Amino acid sequence: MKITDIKVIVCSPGRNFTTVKIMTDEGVYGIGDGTVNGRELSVVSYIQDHIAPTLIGKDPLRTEDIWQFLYKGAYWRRGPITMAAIAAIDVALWDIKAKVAGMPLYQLLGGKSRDKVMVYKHVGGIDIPEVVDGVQKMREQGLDAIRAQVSIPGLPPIYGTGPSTDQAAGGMIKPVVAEEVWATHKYMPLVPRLFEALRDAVGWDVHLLHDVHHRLTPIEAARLGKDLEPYRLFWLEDAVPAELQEGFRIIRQHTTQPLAVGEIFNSVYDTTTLIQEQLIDYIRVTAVHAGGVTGIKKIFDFASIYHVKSACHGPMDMSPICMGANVHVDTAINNFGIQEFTGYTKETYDVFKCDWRYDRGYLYPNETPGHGTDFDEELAARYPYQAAYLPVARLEDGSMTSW
Ligand code: EZ4
Ligand code: CO
Repeated sequence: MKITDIKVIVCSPGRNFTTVKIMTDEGVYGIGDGTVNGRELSVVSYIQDHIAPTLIGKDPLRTEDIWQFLYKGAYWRRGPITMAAIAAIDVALWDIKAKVAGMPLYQLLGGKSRDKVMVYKHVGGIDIPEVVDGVQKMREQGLDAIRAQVSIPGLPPIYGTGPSTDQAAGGMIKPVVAEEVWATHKYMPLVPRLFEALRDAVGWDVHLLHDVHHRLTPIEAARLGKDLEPYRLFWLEDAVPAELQEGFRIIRQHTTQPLAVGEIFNSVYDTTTLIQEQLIDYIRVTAVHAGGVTGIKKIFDFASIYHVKSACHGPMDMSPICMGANVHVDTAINNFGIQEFTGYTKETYDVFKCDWRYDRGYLYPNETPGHGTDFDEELAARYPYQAAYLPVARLEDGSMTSW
């Protein structure tokens, strides 16, 4: 079996997605996701100009060797663009392999370790009563795990804290770089009040999560973790920027609040201190940003040795292809924790046909061969790329800050 062609298509059915399609001499094809939000076209060039010419004629079933060929062979290792390009190829190759085997992808990863994949969805609001209301509604829709964010009084609503966070990844992305304002001292006392109100309203049966979005320092995160302990969150996400893995030592010394991080990580080397020192509880890498099925399997297997569970990143800027691949990994591995899932717009579901399915708080893999997402190229052509960027964050004095 041989790879005969590799196409890269960017479409924008509500938001931009970078998609790879790999054709073979036997007519079987595979689909992969290479979307890096706000940097979509750089992945196109990486694959089209630099990867595709080197893979034509290769055996598509050699997923591990091709992964190593692209990772070791490029000399320039790691980084989000490289690893998203490798991921797109890798996921498309696993799709081909599973189709050739006539099996759903999870069978090739060890078979089912569970019957269903627990997801969490997002609720945001302008004030605490609005968030409480949103969480109650989501409970009624069957969710057993819910992420709650609230706007900060005195600051305009910002990404991830404002209303309708479900749409945030699409709705708030602008063709210009939006400038947002952040003030830690206004945020810190508010979050425990939010979760106190939530526990009063929805009780203790539901998993509640919160995303700090890399906005604190380690000692601030330690304080927040302590303040949130009475409300027993499922996790505190991205408490600090994590290039400095040692920062988590400080948080860990001070709080029993479970910690999650990793949505912008792209290799196991981003995690070694965090995982080996058991400084985190959930590792949030996702197929598209951490080298595909091959990449995240390596990371989750490493994590399993240190009591760290998986929690694939999954807002709507990962295409349904990445989500489907995640669901198969989630189903197969033993140390699954949770899967983030915001869902997609109707336009996105029209372009990306999904055999895997969502039902009342849980995801289920397809039983059809492959990873279960197909791509309608003709329809995609009707939604051309649209320049769009994530916002940036500044402190009230105008200086740039992490987010
Ligand atoms: O901001 O994927 O947990 N989810 C998140 C996401 C990220 C986006 C950035 O592109 O924090 O919404
Ligand atoms: Co996040």
